Amino acid sequence: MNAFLVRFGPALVGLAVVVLATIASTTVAARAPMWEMRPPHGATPGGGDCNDNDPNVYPGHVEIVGNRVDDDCDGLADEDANDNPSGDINDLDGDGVSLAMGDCNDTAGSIHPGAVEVVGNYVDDDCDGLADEDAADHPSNDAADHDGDQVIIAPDPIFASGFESAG
Ligand SMILES: [Ca+2]
Ligand SMILES: [Ca+2]
Ligand SMILES: [Ca+2]
Ligand SMILES: [Ca+2]
Repeated sequence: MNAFLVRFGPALVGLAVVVLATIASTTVAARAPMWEMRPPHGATPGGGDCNDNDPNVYPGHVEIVGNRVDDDCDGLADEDANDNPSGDINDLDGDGVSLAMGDCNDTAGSIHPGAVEVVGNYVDDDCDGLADEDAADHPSNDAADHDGDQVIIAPDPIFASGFESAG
């Protein structure tokens, strides 16, 4: 017995150290990095205006079926009360995309899925529900309310420096 410990004891201790170190490093690597520990996108009310030129368009507005625009900023125009997409296959603005195909504004030919998002025009050009997001789809941090509907473009006050909440 003693001969066994004398011969293999140091090796067993060394093996245990290696195993413990492996477990420790694996545990650290599995932790979520700090930058992922933030509130989910869109969780904070008060922002996310997808058309800051029109006070009748903002998240929470009633979707008006038949006006061919996205009134409630979910990226769909004229969806029904259960959020079923419109089945309208007409293309009234001539951009090649019908409401049924996902056009979120069938009154403006420059606005349709796949359009380039024009940063600074205060509208959602590419029908993803966000206005003025950058080329990497990062949300705008524009904290001004340009149309007076009390809803800013920045979807999250964390991104909106100088955001003044009315409560
Ligand atoms: Ca909508
Ligand atoms: Ca269209
Ligand atoms: Ca957009
Ligand atoms: Ca606004």
